[in-house]
Amino acid sequence: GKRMKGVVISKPIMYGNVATELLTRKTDHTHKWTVFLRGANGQDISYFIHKVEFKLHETFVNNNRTFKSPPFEVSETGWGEFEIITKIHFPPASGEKPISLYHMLKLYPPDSLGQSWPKGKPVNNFFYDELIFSEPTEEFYEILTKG
Ligand code: SLL
Repeated sequence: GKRMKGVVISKPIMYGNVATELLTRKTDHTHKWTVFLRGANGQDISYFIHKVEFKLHETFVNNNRTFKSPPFEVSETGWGEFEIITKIHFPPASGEKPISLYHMLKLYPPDSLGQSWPKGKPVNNFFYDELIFSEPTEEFYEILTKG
């Protein structure tokens, strides 16, 4: 569709992971973790998102996880840190290309704090960011502004 000259719309998001050490272990898995994409203040983001793909390390079964509705998140257990690619797809009518976010899954506290880290205290590694839509189509503008 027709693009709206000079219009820029930004949507605040939070993405990243939380992890906690498993205190009782049945396997070589040492942590449970959740990687997520959310509205920055918990607001709904699903109305302008078509689907979200999380690409995990290939050591995970079905390492491509796709969600068409919220929550956009994956919870797993594992033993190692790796980079997660989060690919956000927008509605077909938007004409927008998917956006890929690259996130390092963190399980361990920073080295400088490791000695004093209480057992079972979550490690947080998530960030504020913004999705910027420049000159959206009229169709996508309708979607973006109805939220
Ligand atoms: C490392 N390069 O060696 C990284 C890879 C992969 C972590 C980490 C698998 C869990 C499962 C898992 O935790 N992989 O078997 O389901 O540290």
